[in-house]
Amino acid sequence: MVHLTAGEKSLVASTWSKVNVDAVGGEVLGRLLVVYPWTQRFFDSFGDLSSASAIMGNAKVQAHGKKVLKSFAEGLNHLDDLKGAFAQLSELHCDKLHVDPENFRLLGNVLMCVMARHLGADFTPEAQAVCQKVVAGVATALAHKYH
Ligand code: HEG
Repeated sequence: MVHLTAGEKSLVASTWSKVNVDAVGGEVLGRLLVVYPWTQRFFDSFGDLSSASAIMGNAKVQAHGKKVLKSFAEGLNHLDDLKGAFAQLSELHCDKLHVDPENFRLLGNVLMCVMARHLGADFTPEAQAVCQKVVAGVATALAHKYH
């Protein structure tokens, strides 16, 4: 459960409004696969993941990253009920995809790095602190239905 004040919520919204979700999604998933190569095991149908440049240029990685980040962005509309918002996806990742929930935390860390790179000085310490709470909250929500 993430508890955010009204001011923190509006900081999340204003920070996120500066993020180009389509452009950033592929970069986040690509960097996850490069920096934490064991995460590649879930994407063996995606073709060539043999080097950093192959991964970053892989169209399936780009497309899936966009899908993941759009879903993350949709969750931001439900900051008071992230568990409800991600319940179905949590079941899917657990029961069908068998994704270790630790990976949700890793993805959140990579998202923070990519946001820092894209937003520069707009990613103020206050914005970083509240976005860190949100990525952690989403990771917890996605892990919630694991059993
Ligand atoms: Mg997941 C599918 C969202 C992290 C591995 N992921 C999906 C789908 C969504 C989604 C919306 C499509 C579901 C569908 O087809 O109905 N994923 C999502 C979010 C986050 C996340 C919001 C974290 C913020 N996913 C994640 C991580 C991994 C992973 C960290 C593995 C390291 N996701 C994964 C796989 C699939 C999805 C293997 C199926 C891909 C495919 O073959 O189409």
